Amino acid sequence: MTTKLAQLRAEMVPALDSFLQMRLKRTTDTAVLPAAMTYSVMAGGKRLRPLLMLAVVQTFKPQAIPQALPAAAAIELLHTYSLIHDDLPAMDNDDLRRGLPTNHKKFGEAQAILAGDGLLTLAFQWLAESQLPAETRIDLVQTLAVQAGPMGMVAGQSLDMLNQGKTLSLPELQDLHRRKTGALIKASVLMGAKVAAVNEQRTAALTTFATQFGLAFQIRDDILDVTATTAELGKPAHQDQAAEKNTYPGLLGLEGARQALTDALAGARQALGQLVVGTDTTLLNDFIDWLEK
Ligand code: GRG
Repeated sequence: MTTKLAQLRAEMVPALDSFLQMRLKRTTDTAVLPAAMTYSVMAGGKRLRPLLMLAVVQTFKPQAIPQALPAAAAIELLHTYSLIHDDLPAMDNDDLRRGLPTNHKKFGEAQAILAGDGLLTLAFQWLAESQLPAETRIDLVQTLAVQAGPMGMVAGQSLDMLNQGKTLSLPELQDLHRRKTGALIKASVLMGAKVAAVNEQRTAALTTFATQFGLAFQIRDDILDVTATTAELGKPAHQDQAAEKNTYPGLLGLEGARQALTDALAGARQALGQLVVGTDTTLLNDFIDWLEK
């Protein structure tokens, strides 16, 4: 059976990819930077965050999808910057990402840092230049900055680096992950809600959905690091333990982590159930089904 998520993917991933490819070409006239930026963006990510944003728009205001596309692409730029910087020798020091050599392995450390800087900045340029109403554009810039910045993702990464080799409590680990991985997922859902002018009550339910889904996503990533192979992941497996990272399986054991994943997914589903009458939540529920597999 074709799910609504499969339909969205089939329509939107090619549209996102051509938008990214075309617009990145026109980004800068310097020698290496456009190639380094394009290399990681076009390396074949799942496009989960832009798809989540577009799924919220599709659920509440499908006619706004064309205007939402550049904003969704901006989220992918920001996500890719975070991956490039996360892989750097000073951070996780990884050689493989999205099944290819990491950006610094291909272009050298200096150009990789700059490619990340370029993508981060360009994300906000694309938001500011999109065809959405001015007030919505300001809302999107603010939402993405808050969630990705020093209270959100950057703070999460900072905590992650500082706490390698130390054992965190479960609440500390949840806070770290809520910021490092959850914040950008939350930004994606909230940005979709802003484009679709979703009311406060429904935005509250969507926020809970995003928080629980983000948590589930990270727990699943931690579990896969233990159970999957490098070929399946497109990045080295069993890295977390080697880097003495704080993870769910490390803290709760594999079975405990699986239970925490089940609980987070149930929380996400329950939140969608609160979206009161008149909303077809099938598409958003498909995201939960995908993580359940
Ligand atoms: C460098 C400021 C800064 C932040 C880095 C994203 C991040 C923060 C670190 C990545 C560490 C990591 C592997 C976290 C697990 C969850 C995660 C973000 C996985 C990668 O996202 P996917 O699976 O990747 O959506 P693709 O390649 O499909 O886009």
